[in-house]
Amino acid sequence: RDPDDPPLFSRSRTGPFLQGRPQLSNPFLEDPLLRRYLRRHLPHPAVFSDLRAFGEKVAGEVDGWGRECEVNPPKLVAFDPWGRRVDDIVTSPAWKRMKDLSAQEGLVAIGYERSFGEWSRVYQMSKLYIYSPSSGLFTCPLAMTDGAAKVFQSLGVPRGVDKAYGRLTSRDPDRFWTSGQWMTERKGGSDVASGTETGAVPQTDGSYRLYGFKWFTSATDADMTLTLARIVGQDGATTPGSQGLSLFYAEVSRDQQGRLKGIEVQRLKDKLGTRQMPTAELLLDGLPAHMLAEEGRGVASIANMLTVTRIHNSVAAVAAMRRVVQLARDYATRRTAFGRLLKDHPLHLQTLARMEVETRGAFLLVMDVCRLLGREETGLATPLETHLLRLLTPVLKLYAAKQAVAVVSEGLESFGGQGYIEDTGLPGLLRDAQVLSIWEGTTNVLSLDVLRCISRSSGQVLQAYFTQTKSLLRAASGVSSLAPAVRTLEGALSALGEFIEEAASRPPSYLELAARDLAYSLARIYMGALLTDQASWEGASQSDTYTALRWCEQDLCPAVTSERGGRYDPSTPPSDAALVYD
Ligand code: UCC
Ligand code: FAD
Repeated sequence: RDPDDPPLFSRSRTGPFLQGRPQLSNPFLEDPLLRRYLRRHLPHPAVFSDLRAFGEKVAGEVDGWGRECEVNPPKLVAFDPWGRRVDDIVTSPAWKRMKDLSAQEGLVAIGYERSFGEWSRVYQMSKLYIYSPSSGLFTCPLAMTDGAAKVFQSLGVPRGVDKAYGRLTSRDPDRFWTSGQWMTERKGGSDVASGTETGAVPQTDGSYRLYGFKWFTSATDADMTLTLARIVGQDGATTPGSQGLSLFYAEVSRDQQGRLKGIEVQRLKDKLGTRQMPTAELLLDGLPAHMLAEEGRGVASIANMLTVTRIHNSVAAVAAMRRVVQLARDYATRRTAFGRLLKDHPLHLQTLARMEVETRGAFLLVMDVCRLLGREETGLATPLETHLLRLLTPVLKLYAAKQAVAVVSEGLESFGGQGYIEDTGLPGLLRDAQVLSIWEGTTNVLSLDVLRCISRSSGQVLQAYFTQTKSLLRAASGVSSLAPAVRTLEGALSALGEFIEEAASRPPSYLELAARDLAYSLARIYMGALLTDQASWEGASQSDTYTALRWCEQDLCPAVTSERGGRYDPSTPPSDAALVYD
């Protein structure tokens, strides 16, 4: 030090050093894999220019609104000052701006306008992927809105809901509606068939009134909802189980006194995350409703909504991973420790590289499922693709949600202590990731869904999976740099095939115990095949090859590993019980 330098901390008692914050740049331009994927499959200038402009808007303006939604969460005003029930869910101005933006940008509409044919879903979801981490969770109502539009469409847009369908898919902010999805009751959110107590009382005009209690209803400021209930016979009896559930459409509206028609908002949930968005408990006390679809086909009819919302959930999961990696990568160029920027510490870079590999695998799977959805909706899907869509939707949802929690958690650590500091905006990413494996079907429930869809298809779903995976690997097999990955994947696929063949002769309890590992194996092998396929494309980069090779270094088939340990044998549940309740 020069003796003439001012003494340390002279300018400020806390010292002159200030750490540069991580900068959010245009998420479209920051994502070379997204751009390569689109260049390969949807190389349309209009798509590129729209995504580029939207990415600019998200980084420049929308991200700040998302932050406003977080710091200004919704509140319930249950009564007016004079004691009248008003059940007003007051949301922030930023939340309302998100609704207008969503309409203007066509975040639901794109999927229904189908300007890009079978690739319209890929385009729509790419846009949502850019938007999601900055959206203040507005992607939640958008998911349900898209799901409701899909249900309407799958039923041929029945008379009476055509106006609502037009609003859900509108680009006009003054017309645009959002939808809720009220399935969960106190007795069960996974086991909807036993858990639903809500009754639907027929009215003389053919409509119904609903009476019941919905335990979780997200984005409750919606304009309409789809919900499940049991039709109450003249003797007051209802049919129990899944066969007794029917699907209903209800508008959320107010009477002339300003009271919600047939709904009381019991309270808003106090949640770990997703605080930007209201989630309410609702007493349905004569809510006017219309039955959609055939009586007793409630679960099967709402399944189309589940498919769409589970895909949206996965888009949100991959987007959260991408966002934390993008910010961590930037921060590593600004933060110095032990005399070097973080990016120049090989171990730190290895950590970021591992997060990147996870993100890329999940990205390709989510896009592949969107591709399949697009083909199904434009009538182009082969039977193989239809089976694949059914299988891969729960596989994707359950796997990507878990990855998101792990990657975002690791991502927070890469900012050191700052990753734990609320007003950096970083902790919210982790809180919001945690819900992704819970709502829209938990990991175990979706693993069992995977089993069910396999067992109900007389082998066709699995055949589709094996055929498609082999075909992806075949495409990559001529590329010598990918040979180790292809070999490993072929080995894992054949081990999985043998496992499944052997498991078929075992009692159902065996497969039930294997369900989660089986779903993970299906996910990891398929993601690996997509990564090698991407890397074998002529426009691929070296990092695509490196990603595929790195992906295949993990246990690709945990079902076989656990099977070797005897973990699906009848002796396991008692041992597990003894361990857990030791
Ligand atoms: O959590 C919720 C909203 C959160 C906010 C939205 C966020 C969106 C993302 C935002 C991103 C930021 S709403 C609540 C979600 N709830 C669930 O996901 C329920 C989880 N439980 C299940 O998925 C169960 O597996 C059930 C409820 C589907 C099981 O019901 P059942 O009745 O016992 O099941 P069955 O007997 O297997 O199925 C009945 C019928 C069958 O058709 P048929 O009768 O023709 O054979 C099944 O094939 O429904 C059909 N089905 C399906 N079809 C059942 N599941 C499916 C499916 N996934 N796809 C197609
Ligand atoms: P449970 O079914 O009680 O599950 C508890 C545990 O048991 C889980 O780990 C589950 O995996 C496990 N489990 C259950 N069955 C099995 C089995 N057969 N084998 C092995 N394991 C099993 N719902 C709506 O309808 N609409 C909404 O808008 C909505 N918004 C939500 C918002 C938030 C923030 C949250 C947290 C939830 C929301 N939900 C909503 C509810 C959500 O969908 C349910 O909480 C979820 O489906 C799980 O149901 P549950 O809470 O009854 O858990």
